[in-house]
Amino acid sequence: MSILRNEIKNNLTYLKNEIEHIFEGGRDTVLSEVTVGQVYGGMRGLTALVCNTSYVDPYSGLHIGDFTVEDLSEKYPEEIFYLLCTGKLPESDFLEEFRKEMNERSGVPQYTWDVLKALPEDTHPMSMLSLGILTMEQESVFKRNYLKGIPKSDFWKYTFEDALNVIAKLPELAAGIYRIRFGDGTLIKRDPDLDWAGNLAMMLGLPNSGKELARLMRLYLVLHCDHEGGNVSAFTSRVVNSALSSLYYAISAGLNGLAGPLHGLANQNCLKFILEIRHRFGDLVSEEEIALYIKETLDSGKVIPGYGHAVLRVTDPRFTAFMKFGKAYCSENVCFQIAEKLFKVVPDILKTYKGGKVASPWPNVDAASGALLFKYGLNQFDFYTVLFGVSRILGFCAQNILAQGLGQPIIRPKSVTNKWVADQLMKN
Ligand code: FAM
Repeated sequence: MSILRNEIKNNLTYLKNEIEHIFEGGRDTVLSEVTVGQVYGGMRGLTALVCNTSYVDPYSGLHIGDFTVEDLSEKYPEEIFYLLCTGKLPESDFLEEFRKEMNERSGVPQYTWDVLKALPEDTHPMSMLSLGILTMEQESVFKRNYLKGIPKSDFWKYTFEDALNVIAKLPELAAGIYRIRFGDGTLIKRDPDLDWAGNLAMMLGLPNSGKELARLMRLYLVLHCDHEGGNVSAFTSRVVNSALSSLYYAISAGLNGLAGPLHGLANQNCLKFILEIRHRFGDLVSEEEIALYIKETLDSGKVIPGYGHAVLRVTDPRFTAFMKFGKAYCSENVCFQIAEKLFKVVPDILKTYKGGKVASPWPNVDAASGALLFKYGLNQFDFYTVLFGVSRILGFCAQNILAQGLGQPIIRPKSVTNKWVADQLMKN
């Protein structure tokens, strides 16, 4: 991994120079003002963070380096990890080098399996993923070296080591969780010749596993990898790591945020929603029937899963990439067809719902992915967020490696009381 390590170093030098320049231009320049509404409204729209791995444009979606989702949807997740860390795509021999590195670092410890197998049968797979990573925390190379005393400038190098060690174990860990929770508990051995996503697809042991599932898994793990710094999971992971808690703690914490229904859990709810529609109206459900179901759902005070976004104001390009895959490989599949019909019906209803209050009536990344996984026999919805998590860990790792390399301090925004806010209003 010397090429990747060197390229991260180069990227850090580049970013440090940029920051120096920015500081020379005016450290006290005001970037954003905060209103009372924002303070009480989840800090929406408040520019208060820097994240150099990726950014989300409300109208063109996710950008990683200079690339859009459309540019990247044929890539391997390993290449995206390189891109997140360095701002560049790797040379063609990187995939082979990464595969070998993963082989050397793979191997989930037996004690992790013992803990996971001891959990109650109805434990959510996201709890298992988060806990599985936490069990390995004492293996943190960063923690061991920090206790010995290392210069701050080297923190990122050990965090990078931790990242590679975790990433290498993820396919086995995630597939093992699937097999403990939904299979007979036997674990399938990884194939040293397969790529990262291909191995995960294979180790699930699904009846339909083959090249198409591996391809879908690659796309899935590419599309969920990062979404700038302010989303719940990435921000949580960064906050935890900013206290110099190891990457294991930071990843586990980020996953706990991802497990929420307004964030990563939405993807399992999307398929549930599609199956409810199918159950009620049958395979040939019409757009009119779907519209009726949407209105009933909204009237009962529930949200439409897979629609809306805190930042995006257009159809999520990641949704478009999944739809492209679906049209190519799953056009005959009923669940995919329902996802297509929802796309035709939902935005127009959400546009006028609550007097136009829904900021984005468009589909997000989750609206179609479950239908595709379902087609390949992944019919355990509870597992979908684990796949999201496996992918998003690439982003957590890259964000924390870069933040460490830039010497970013502990994160500590100021909070105030109602009384303090009321006093400010009185003063104005
Ligand atoms: N269905 C019904 N109402 C919705 C809605 C939807 N899909 N999306 C937004 N709204 C409502 C929202 O509940 C809020 O109403 P109240 O003020 O009465 O509470 C109003 O519209 C304004 O919300 P917003 O500003 O448009 O959205 P937020 O930024 O507050 O929330 C989401 C963004 C994603 C949490 C929200 O759109 C939602 O709950 N969507 C459904 C769940 C979902 O798909 N989550 C996945 C998010 C995805 F990107 C991810 O992390 N995987």
